[in-house]
Parts: sequence; structure tokens; C-alpha cells
Amino acid sequence: MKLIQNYIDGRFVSGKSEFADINPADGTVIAQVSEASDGQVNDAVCAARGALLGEWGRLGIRERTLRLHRVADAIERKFDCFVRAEVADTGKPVSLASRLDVPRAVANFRVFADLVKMSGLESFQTETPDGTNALNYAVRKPLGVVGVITPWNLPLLLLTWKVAPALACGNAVVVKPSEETPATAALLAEAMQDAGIPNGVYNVVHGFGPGSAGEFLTQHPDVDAITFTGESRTGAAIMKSVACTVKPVSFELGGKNAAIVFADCNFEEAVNGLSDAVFLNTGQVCLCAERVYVERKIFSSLVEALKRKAEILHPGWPNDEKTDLGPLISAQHREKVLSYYKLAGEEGATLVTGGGVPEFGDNRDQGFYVQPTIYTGLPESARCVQEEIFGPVCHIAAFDSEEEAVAMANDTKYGLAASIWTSDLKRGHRVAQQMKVGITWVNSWFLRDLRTPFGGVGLSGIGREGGMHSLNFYSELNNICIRL
Ligand code: NAD
Ligand code: 6OD
Repeated sequence: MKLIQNYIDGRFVSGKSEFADINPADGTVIAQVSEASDGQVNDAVCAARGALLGEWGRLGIRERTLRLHRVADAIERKFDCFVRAEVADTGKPVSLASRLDVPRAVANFRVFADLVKMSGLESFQTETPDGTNALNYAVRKPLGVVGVITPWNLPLLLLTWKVAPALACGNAVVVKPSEETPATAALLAEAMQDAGIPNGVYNVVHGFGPGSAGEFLTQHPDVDAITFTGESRTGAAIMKSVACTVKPVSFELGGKNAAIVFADCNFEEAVNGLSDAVFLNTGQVCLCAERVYVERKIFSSLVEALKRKAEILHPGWPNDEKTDLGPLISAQHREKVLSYYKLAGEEGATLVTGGGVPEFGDNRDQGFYVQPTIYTGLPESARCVQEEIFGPVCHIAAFDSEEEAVAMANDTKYGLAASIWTSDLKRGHRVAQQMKVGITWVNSWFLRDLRTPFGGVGLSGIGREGGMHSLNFYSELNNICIRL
């Protein structure tokens, strides 16, 4: 059986114990994973600190960014290997991993390597009291050792989305990938070696959250900052944990995102877009729309069209090119999603389609599949309308006016993303500005330009990453004032 080890100071090392890495498509064990001890997390942090004092800390920006491009090259050379590992760990369709997850990992390294070279900072000439001048200019310095904690839904994409800008700014990192999806973080260690990234700059510790590698990292006094993507509740626990060492945090958390569909939309485009927004990656994208609000005039036709879309999705083996719906990540997560399917009935929902588990008559019946599911008829106060489910499911409700649509969409403690579907761009612009979220799409969804700010409000997070916002989080600015 394959063993996925920790990667500390340029060496793969076993941990204090092992846990199983499960294939969600059929429930089989695909690898054992070494769980890092408290001492090994400390070793990783010390290795990162050491790297900052060594060659990595002395590299100029030209050479540093050149090596990040080499990391991108190394991922591209092993493209199929990364795709296979991501598909085996997550159960996501191979077509999705090949067009989204792995290309985005490559792009994350290239974009942040290029961006950091162009990130000029402001300078000011200031008059001094005696009538002479002083020149102020700021320089960007690394934060130091950054702890990176990531979830299982887009494992490589989200890990590299944080590691690439952190390294571009000259930091060293200790990453703790999700216990559900450890494989691509380990493959990335090989890519780092191939690219000539010095030992200790990129370290990986495997394990869980509380009482394990995740918590050891957040509590470590020599970690300078924590960047985290995951559940809002976990964010709250991490916030407590970092409080005593006063670390900066960047939090990208959960969502209960709304889509607003106006009657004047391009109907076909809206239905295709919504189908992605609700079902992509089996609904396991933080940006997925679990609340769909539709202008009453087109409510029935929209419900019917999205139902047809849900029913032609092909749940299959992840490695089959025809598959467009994989399993959920784990038995435990399937329990959670199915408990919401049950709750929706108890809360009085009308089931439009799905609501259960597909039957295959083969080993996939031991996997963690659920049916894509649509409900209508719930009050806005229902738990199924307010709580993040993180599965291939949405509730569709009707609205009569723009004001009502805005009020319904904003009636949530979360605030990550929204999408608006309309042919009236003035309305799109007007409604978008009223959304209490970090990201609003008009006539699109999950269209990403890596230079733009990304993050949420309320329970959906603290801070923004993306473009200059990432560079600002992963660096300290030192303003220098020279009397002339
Ligand atoms: P999770 O919060 O359970 O776990 C995320 C990571 O945190 C894992 O590596 C886990 O081991 C670690 N962890 C858990 N408890 C910890 C603790 N006390 N201290 C330190 N580390 C701890 O999230 P998940 O189930 O892996 O991912 C799904 C969630 O992530 C959903 O809520 C989803 O919306 C959210 N998410 C948000 C974004 C975003 O950009 N806003 C992106 C992807 C996923
Ligand atoms: O596209 C990105 O950069 C990003 N952070 C996506 C997050 C998706 C959440 O599941």
C-alpha cells in the first residue's frame, strides 16, 4: 500500500501514526497517510525559519520568480500524474480536474510570480518643518513562516492559490492539507524539488484539525501568519487558537450563495450557468448557489429546465470522460448532505427531483454518491435555506420585484458570492452593488481573473486574497523616510 509521508526540510518522513486515504467513488483505501506529531510540526516550522535565513532569503526577486515558473513547468510535466492523484482523492470527474484544478495550479504559480515583479509601491516627498524635504517609500518584506491550512474540495487549486503568492513574496510555508485529500500536496513537494526550491521553503504536515497537525500549526509561536480556507466554524476555532500569539489571519470560509434570475435573462444561458453553479464538483465549491431566486413569470419554466439539467447529469466513475457528477468526499459528508435532504421534507419542501442515493449495481454503491436535488416551497427561515449543505442541491423560490429579490438574497449570515442573470445590464449593475458579498457575477459564475479580489463578508471570511490583495497579505510593508 502506498504511503503518503510528511515533507519536512526537503525530506519525506513518516509520522507518529497512519490514517487511511479513501477513494470516495467506491470506499476503498488508496493509500496510508503519515500523521505528523507535534514535534514534526515544530521541525517543519524550524525548517521554514531556517530556509528564510539561507539561500531562499538571499535570492533576488528575478531568481525567486524564475524558480516559481519552474514549479509551474514541473506541474505541467507531471500534469497527468496530478490529475490522477486529484481524481483518486476527491472522486471529481477527470474532465474537471484536467480543465480546472491542475491548470489553475500552474496558473497560480505563473500569475503570482509575474505579479510580484510588477508590484511597485507608492512613494511620497514630504516637506519637513525646516523647509527641506524627505522622501518616503515603502518596501515589501516577507511575513516569515506562513501556515497554510486547506480543505478537500479543490485541494491543489486552493493550496497553490495560497502557496504561490506566499513564496512569491519570499516567505517559507508549512502546509496542512485536508486529511481527506493529501496526495497532491505531496506531489507538489516533488515539483518544488525539481524546480530547485531550497529545502525548508515548502513543508507539508499531514493530519487532522483539533489535537493534530492543524492545531499544532495554528498554536505554534514561531508561525507568523495563518491562511485558512474551510468551514466557518473551523475559522472560529482557529481564530481562538491564534489569539494568544497575535498572528494575522486570512480566512476564506463557507457560503450559502444566492443566484437571482430575472425574467429578461437569456433563458438558455441562465439555465446552463445555473446548472454549473449548483452542481459543479457535486456542489462542493464554496461559490456554489444553494439558493436560487427566480422572477415569478418564469418560475415554473426555470424549475422545469433546471430539473431536466439535473436529470441528465451523468453520475459515474470519476475516470470516465463522460462522467459529470462524482461522489461526495466522504461517508461522513454524505451523511450530512442526506440529513439535509431529509430535513427539507420535514421542513415542508416540495421535492422537484433527486433527494436520495443513486443505485449502480456495482462497487460505486460502496461510494458516496447522492442524487442532484432541487426543492421548492420552503420559507426563507428554513434551516435548508439558511445553512450551508455543500452538496449538489438548491432551493428555488419566486420573487415579484427587484427589491424583494435583493432582500431575499441578502437574508443570510454568509456573504461569499452571488450571481445575477438578466439582459438589462443597468439592472445587473444596480443589483450587484446591493449584494452583501465579496464576489458578484452578472450572467456568469466562477469566471476567475486571478488579479481580482477574492473573499467574503460575514461568516464567509475575513480579508481578501487575489492579485495585489494576496501580495499585501503575504508581506509586511516597511516605510522608509529619508531626510534629503
Ligand atoms: P474544514 O474546516 O473541516 O477543514 C479545512 C481544513 O482545516 C482541513 O485541513 C482540516 O484538517 C483543518 N482543520 C479542521 N479543524 C481545525 C482546527 N481546529 N485547527 C486547525 N485546522 C483545522 O473544511 P472542509 O470540510 O475541508 O471544507 C469544506 C468547507 O470549506 C465548506 O464550508 C466550504 O464552503 C469551505 N470552503 C471555502 C472556500 C472559500 O474560498 N471561501 C473555498 C473552499 C471551501
Ligand atoms: O478560484 C479561486 O481562486 C478560489 N479561491 C476558489 C474557491 C473556491 C471554493 O471552493
